[in-house]
Amino acid sequence: MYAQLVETGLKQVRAAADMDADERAFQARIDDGIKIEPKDWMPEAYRKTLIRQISQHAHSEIVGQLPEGNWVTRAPTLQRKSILLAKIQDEAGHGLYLYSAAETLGVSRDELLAALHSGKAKYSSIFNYPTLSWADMGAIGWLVDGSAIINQIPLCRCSYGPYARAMIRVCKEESFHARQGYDIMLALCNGSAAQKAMAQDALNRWWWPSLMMFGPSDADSVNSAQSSAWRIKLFSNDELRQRMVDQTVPQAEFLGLTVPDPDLRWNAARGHYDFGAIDWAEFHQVLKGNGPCNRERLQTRVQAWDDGAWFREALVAHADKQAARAASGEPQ
Ligand code: FAQ
Repeated sequence: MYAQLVETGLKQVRAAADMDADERAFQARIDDGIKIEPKDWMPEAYRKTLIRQISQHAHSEIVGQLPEGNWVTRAPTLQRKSILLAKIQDEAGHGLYLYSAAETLGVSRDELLAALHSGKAKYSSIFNYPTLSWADMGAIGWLVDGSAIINQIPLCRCSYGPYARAMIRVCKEESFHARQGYDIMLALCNGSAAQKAMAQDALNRWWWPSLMMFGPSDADSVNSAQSSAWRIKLFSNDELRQRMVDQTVPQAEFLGLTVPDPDLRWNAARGHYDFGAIDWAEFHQVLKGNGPCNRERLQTRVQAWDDGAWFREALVAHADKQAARAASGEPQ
């Protein structure tokens, strides 16, 4: 079913003339800013687009735990370790809210996970890069969670009610994540020369992949036009990417770090930073499964799913027993 959902996703905006009365009424509700709820009528393509985006987002949160999980046992202090653990647990929670939001559209969690485990479903490109030093925990919080917030704040106002409401809580938690990341960078940049060099190295490796998180340039973004018409997307990939650069460059300056882009400069006429060309060939390679850690990430997820089989079976057995007790009038 998942493959069918993805393949049939609309790539062009439906013209009003091609819409039937239901679709026109639906579009009018969206245009009036009315939220769409699970039991409301919706075009099949809207439902499929949302399942695609929300499930990819959920998978990203779950797979996104892995790069940081790599550093839990090596956090430099007890306090840093408990903050990192709390952050990783938050990401699991985000995945669960998002899977629940996707389920309201009539797809089961098992189907979504099967699509992830078979490699059919995408998750964010950013989580296919390795975490080589403790400074990467700072760079992920600062740059990756920072980018996630920029992308997700508008989603709090998107047209689908369950997705928009899930995003409100996610964004609050992402703000804590971004601040803890910046705090790690600040500590390293105020530390020894070796610590500052570690922070610079992390920025060098995470900068460009973070810009890629926002997706292909507007000219190449196949889903943007229809998703914007449906108010799933309120800003384009390039608009959000520009916002990330404008917000982050002064933060790098405050840290005394250099953004690894020789073409980066303030453009007073535009009121924005100009920045260099993104290596889209690298982005597409990562999407195809050829990033530095794609295979490892997927393998780890599948292993975790297989290892948890006994626990899922026990939960079902327990639920069945409870149901049988309730049916027989026995005390719970
Ligand atoms: N990686 O036509 P568009 C986080 C795909 S959460 C992989 O522009 P769309 C929290 C795209 O799916 C990070 N694939 O597509 C955290 C499409 O392929 P499809 C995740 C990508 O949907 C922090 C194709 O390229 N956030 O970080 C990527 O309109 C730290 C063409 O692209 C979300 O998912 C990519 N970067 O726009 C967790 C936010 N970009 O599906 C742990 C919600 C594009 O047609 C630690 N999602 N593709 O086969 C969105 O806002 C959108 O889906 C975009 C893509 C903006 C990602």
